[in-house]
Amino acid sequence: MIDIANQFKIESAAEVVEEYGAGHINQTYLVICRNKTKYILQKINHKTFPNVDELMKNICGVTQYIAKSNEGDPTAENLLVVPTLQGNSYLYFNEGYYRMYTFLSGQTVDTGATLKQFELAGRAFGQFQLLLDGYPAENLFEPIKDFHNTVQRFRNLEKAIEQDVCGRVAQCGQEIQFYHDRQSYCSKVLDMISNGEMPLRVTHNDTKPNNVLVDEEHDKVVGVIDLDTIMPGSILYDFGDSIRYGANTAVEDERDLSKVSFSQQYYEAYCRGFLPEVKDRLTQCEKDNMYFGAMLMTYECGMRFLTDHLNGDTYFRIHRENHNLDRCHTQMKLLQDMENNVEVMKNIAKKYL
Ligand code: ADP
Ligand code: GN1
Ligand code: MG
Repeated sequence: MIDIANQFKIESAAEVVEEYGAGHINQTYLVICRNKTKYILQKINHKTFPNVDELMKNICGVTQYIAKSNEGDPTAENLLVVPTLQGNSYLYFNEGYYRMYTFLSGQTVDTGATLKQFELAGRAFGQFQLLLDGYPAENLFEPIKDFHNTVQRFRNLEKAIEQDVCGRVAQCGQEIQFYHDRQSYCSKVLDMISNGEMPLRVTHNDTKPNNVLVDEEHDKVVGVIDLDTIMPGSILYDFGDSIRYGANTAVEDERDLSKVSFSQQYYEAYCRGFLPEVKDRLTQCEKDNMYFGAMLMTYECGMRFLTDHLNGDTYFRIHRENHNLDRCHTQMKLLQDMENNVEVMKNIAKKYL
């Protein structure tokens, strides 16, 4: 890994390379150079992102655009792609694809974060939306087709049930029923997009709060990371996925479901950070349905975990047996809790809109 790190234009020779972070998709390493400068080295998940060339064009375009928008702010830290010694945005080595990023300071916002940190995560994704304002969406390649097409995600579940490659369907009757019972959620936003009520924007699409860095001490946003899934989408997806992850009182893979619940307090903290940043640009339809983004993302993500469990865990990295099924269970519990709190969710969002 040290040899790989030294293939990039870094400030001084790489001395330490260690595994870093808790993402489910890429393999991430922290690089520490002789002069103590830090970088992030990633082995790109080539199975998830087969077109690395186009993926990196997206990321270079977006990071440069944001850096330009930040030019007037001397305190801004920019996420930038560090080129290889040959001047490329990634390195192909031994059948693997690697990229290097500048290291951003601050804390990622994970489960167990303070309310303030979660509010800052909201502010970060809200500001991200503003920083990308005007970005030419037609230049964006779609790295994962139908990423938040929940109707397609439902079809994928159906296919997994039909194929039953691991013989797990028989044990997952209740979970399958749960997603079937709520099939009507799938097309709600897509229908609004196709009939022109809901605009498409350049969105992040993977707004787990551990994809953001904040500086709580200085009440400051550092930046947004994990830009693999930037593409046109609804702003409901960005709002919703953060809530799904961060307004859960337990971790995403908690086995003790009594610990899992929807936190109104965390939901409100995120609304306080995110909505004031974006509200002036939102349409009435987006405002009215923002809360539903949280339900939809919780439904969709749980369904993806179940599908992956049935398919034999080929997508999300697992660390124990039935890990994806455990993840699915937390999303089911959380969604039920949200369903019991719809009016509360609507009212809180309204307050910040
Ligand atoms: P994945 O797609 O696997 O989630 P990420 O790009 O989110 O990969 O990186 C995984 C983790 O690595 C992040 O949650 C964060 O903790 C850390 N990380 C990634 N990029 C940076 C960066 N530029 N600066 C600081 N930490 C980073
Ligand atoms: C993945 O890459 P990461 O760990 O930030 C996934 C998201 C899911 C999330 C669930 C590209 O996010 O869509 O919501 O896991 N990213 C991709 O934890 O599929
Ligand atoms: Mg990530």
